[in-house]
Amino acid sequence: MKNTSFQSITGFVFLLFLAFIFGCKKDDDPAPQTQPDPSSGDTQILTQTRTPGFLNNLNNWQDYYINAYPGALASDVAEDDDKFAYSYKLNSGNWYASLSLQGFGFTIPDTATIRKITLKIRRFKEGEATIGDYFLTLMQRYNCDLGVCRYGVEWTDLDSYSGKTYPDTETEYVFSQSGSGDDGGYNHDQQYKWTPAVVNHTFFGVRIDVAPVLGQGEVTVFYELVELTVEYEVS
Ligand SMILES: [Ca+2]
Repeated sequence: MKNTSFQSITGFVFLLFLAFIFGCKKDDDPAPQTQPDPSSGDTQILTQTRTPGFLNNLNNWQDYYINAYPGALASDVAEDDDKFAYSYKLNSGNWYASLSLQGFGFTIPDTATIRKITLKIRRFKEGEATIGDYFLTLMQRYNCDLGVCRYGVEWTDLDSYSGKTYPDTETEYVFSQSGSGDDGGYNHDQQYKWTPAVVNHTFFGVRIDVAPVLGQGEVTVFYELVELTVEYEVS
C-alpha cells in the first residue's frame, strides 16, 4: 500500500516534470515572422512570407490565358525541394506561356502601411532555344476584363535585369518594389499603392509571362520556388 502510494506520487511528480518540459518546449516554438524594430518608437516593422495556393487555377476555376503548365501544382513552387512547376515544350511556333500564382494567404492588418514587397524565385530552362520574361509582375487579379489586373512595378522585355533571360542552371533571383510609388506598370510611369485589402485577397499574386522563343529547337521553363515577402508597418 505504502509502496503503491509512493509509486503514484513518483508518477505524479514525473508527469509534472513532463508537463514542465513540454511547457518549456512550447515556448521554444518558432515565433511568427514578426520582429519589432526598436529604433522606431511605437512603430513596428513586420514581415510575412508566403507561397502560392493556386497555380493557373483559382478555386478550381481556370485563371490563365493558355495553360502552358498542364501538370504543375502550386505545391511545386512552395519549397526548394527539386520539385518543379514546368511548362510544356515551347518553340518558335508555340512561343508564349503564362503563369498565374495566387492564394498567398497574407493576413496583413487593415491598418498597416505596406513598405515593401519582395519576390524570390528560383528558375531555369532546359532546351536549345532561348527564352525570357515578356513581363514579370505582381497582380490584383489575372483577368484584366474583370478589373485592375497587373499592378505595381513590372519587370518586362523593355528592361534589363539579371535573370530576364532564363539560365540553364537553377538560379535564385530577387525582385522588390516599394509599397507605393510612381514607377508602376509596363512603362514605369504609373502611380500605385499596395493596400492590405488587396494583398490579402485570394486573387492577389504573381504573374510571369515568357516570350518569345528565340533560336532553333525547343525550350521548357522550370520554376523551383516562388515566394513573396510583404514588409509592413503598424503603429
Ligand atoms: Ca519546388
